Amino acid sequence: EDGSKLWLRYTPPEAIYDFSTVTMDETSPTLEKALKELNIAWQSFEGKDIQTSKTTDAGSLVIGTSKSKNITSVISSKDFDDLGNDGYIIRNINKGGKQSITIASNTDIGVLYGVFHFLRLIQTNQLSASINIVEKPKYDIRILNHWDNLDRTVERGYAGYSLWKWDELPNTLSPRYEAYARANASIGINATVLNNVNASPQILSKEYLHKVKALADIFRPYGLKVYLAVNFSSPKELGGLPNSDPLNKEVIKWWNDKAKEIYSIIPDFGGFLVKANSEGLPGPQDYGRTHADGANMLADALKPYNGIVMWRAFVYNPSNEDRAKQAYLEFMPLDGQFRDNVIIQIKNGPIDFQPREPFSPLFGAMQKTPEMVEFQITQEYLGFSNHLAYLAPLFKETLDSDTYANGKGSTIAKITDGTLRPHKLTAIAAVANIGEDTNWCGHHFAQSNWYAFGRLAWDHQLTSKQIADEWIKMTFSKDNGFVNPVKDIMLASREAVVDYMMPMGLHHIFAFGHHYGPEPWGDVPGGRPDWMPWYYHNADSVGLGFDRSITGSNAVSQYFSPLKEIYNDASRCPENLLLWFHYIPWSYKMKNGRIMWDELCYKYNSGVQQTRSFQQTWRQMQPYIDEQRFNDVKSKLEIQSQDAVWWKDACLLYFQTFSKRPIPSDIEPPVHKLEDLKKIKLDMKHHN
Ligand code: BDP
Repeated sequence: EDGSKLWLRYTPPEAIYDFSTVTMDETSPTLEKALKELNIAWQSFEGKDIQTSKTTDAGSLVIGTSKSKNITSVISSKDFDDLGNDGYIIRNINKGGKQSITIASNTDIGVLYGVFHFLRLIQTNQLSASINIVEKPKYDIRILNHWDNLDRTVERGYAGYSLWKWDELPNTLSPRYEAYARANASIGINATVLNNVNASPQILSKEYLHKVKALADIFRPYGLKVYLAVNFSSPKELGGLPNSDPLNKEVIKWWNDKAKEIYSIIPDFGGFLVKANSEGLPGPQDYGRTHADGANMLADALKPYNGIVMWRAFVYNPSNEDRAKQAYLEFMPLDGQFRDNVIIQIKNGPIDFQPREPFSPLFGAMQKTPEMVEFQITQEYLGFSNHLAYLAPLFKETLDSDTYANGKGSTIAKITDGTLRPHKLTAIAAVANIGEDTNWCGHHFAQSNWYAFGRLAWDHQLTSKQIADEWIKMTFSKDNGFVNPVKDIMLASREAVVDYMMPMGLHHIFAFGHHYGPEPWGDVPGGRPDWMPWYYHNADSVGLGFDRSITGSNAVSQYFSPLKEIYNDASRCPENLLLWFHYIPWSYKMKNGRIMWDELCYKYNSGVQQTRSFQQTWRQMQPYIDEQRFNDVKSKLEIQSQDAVWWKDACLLYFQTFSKRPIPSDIEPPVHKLEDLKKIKLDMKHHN
C-alpha cells in the first residue's frame, strides 16, 4: 500500500449491498464514469464486473437523471425542484415487493456524486435498509487552487513536482490526470485553477491553452471545470502592448480577444483567478486604477461566456499601517463597484494562513460584494508534509466564526454560501497540497486535508469528527481499535501544532523564506519590516504581542460589535488570540492563574508532549494496517516531535532573553542552546 489509491480503496465491507446489476436507461460520458466507478467498487468487493440493464426490473440499483423513465416512474418531479444542478437523492424503493436503491439527480454529474456517496455509505458501514438521502452542495463553486509553475515546481508544494507535465501536453496524457479528476469528483470538488497565482503570462499563450484544453477534456466527465490564474500584465508581456492599463482600449480589446480565443478552445472554461498589486505583482494600481477597474475589465471580457473573476484580497504593502488591516482598508471603499461576475477571494485570516488567526474582518463587511474564503491545504505554515495536522478544525473554526455582520448568527459560512446574502455567485477555494508524489500529498495524513476541504465545501455543517471518521475508514481501516485512537490524534493535531509553534495568538515567527522552522530572532538588515518576526511578536523586557487594540493599531475596529469590544479588551479577548490583539506583560495573570510567561512555557511544552503521545498511539496501530504506510507515518511522526522540541526550545530560549524568567521546573528543559539554534540554516529557498 503506497497511498496512491487515496480514500478510494474499496476494501470489502462487512455487509455488501448487492448492486451486481445496475439499471440505467440513459447515457453520457459522466454517467459512464458513474458506471465505471460502480464497477471498480464491485470488482474490489466481489471480484466480478457489474452487469447493466435498461429496465428497472433487472437491477437492485437504479441510477439516472430526471430525464430517465426509470427514475421518473419512482421519484416525483417535485422532489427534483430543490436539488439544483449538483444535488441528488438516494432512496430505497419497494416496488411490488422488490427492493432497490435509486440514485437520482437533475444532472448526470449529480448522479455521479450520488454514486460516490452511495459507495461511501457502503465502505463506512452506514447503508441502512431504509434510506432516504437528499443532498445538495452549500457552494456552487468548490475549487482547488494549484500554485503550480509552468516549470513544474510548485510554490509552497511539498509533494514533489506538479502533476501537470506541461512539456508532454497535449500529446501525452498521464493516467494521473483522470485519477485526479475522479478523486475530486468523489468529494464534490468541481473546479480547479491549474497554475500559480504568481502567474506566468505564458499560460495564456495559444500553445498553453491547447495543453489546458487537453486537461479540461479529461476532467469534464468528472464535472471538474478548469480556471486559470492570470498575470495582470499579460497584454504587455504576452501581447506586446505598451501597457496593461485596464482603461486602455487596446488592453480591453486584448482581453476580449483572449477570452474569445479561450472559449473557442475550451467552451466551458470557468474563468480567472487574479493576484494583483500584491507582493510585487502587477495590477491596475500601476496605472492609478483600482482593484474594481481591473476586476471589471476582466469580468466584462468573460461575461459573454458566463466566465467569472475571482479577485484576491491578499494585498499588503510595507507601510506604517498594520499589515492585518490593509486588505480591509483597500477593499471596503470598493464595495458595490464590482460586476456581478466578480467574487472577492479572501484568505481565512487577515495575515497569511498562520496556524491560528482570527478571521479576516473583510468577511461580512463588504455588504454588496460576493465574498469567498480561501484556505490553504498545503501546509506552508504547519510543518509542510512532515507534520500531521488535520485541518478540518481550522477550516471549521473560520466557517463557524460569527462576524455579527447581519446580527448574531452571521457566520462566515452563512455569509459566503448565500444564506444571508443572496448573491448569484457562491464559492469556496483552497490551495492544493497535491503533487507528483505516489501518495499525492507527501504525508499519508495530508490526504485527509484534501478530503476534508471537499467535504466541507459540499457541506460545512459536517463535523471535523465525522469527516475524520469517514476518511480513516476508507483510507486505512474500519476497525474501531484503529479508528478511535487515530481519530483522536487527528482531532488534536492542529491544536498541537499551534501549541508547539505559535500559541496564544503568536504569529509569523517563522524562519525567513521557507516558513518551516522557528526564527523569532530573525532579522534581515534593511529588509521589509512586515516580513520580520519582530514586527509580529514585539518581545521586549516588559512583554510580548501585537497591540491591535484601540491604543495600538486599532485593527479591532474593523470587526463588528460586539467582537470589536471583546477583542479590544484583554480580559475578554479569547486567550488563544491574546497576543494577536494585545501586547501583554510577562507577569500578566491568565485565567488559570498562571502568569503569561509561564503559560507560554506550558503551551509549548504541551505541544511537544502531544506529538510524543501521537507517536505512542501510532506505535500501537501496527497490527491494523499495512507495513508500508505504518512505517511512513511512524517516521514522519518522529520528525514532527523532533521539530516540536526545536520550536519549543527556540521560542522559549529566545523569549527568555527578554522575560528573564525561569522556565517552570516541571517542564522538559531545553535540549538545545539558543546559539546553536540560531546557526541552523535550512536549505529551503524562497522569498517570504
Ligand atoms: C504566501 C506565500 C506565497 C504566496 C502568497 C499568496 O508565502 O508564496 O505567493 O502567500 O497567497 O502565503 O499569494
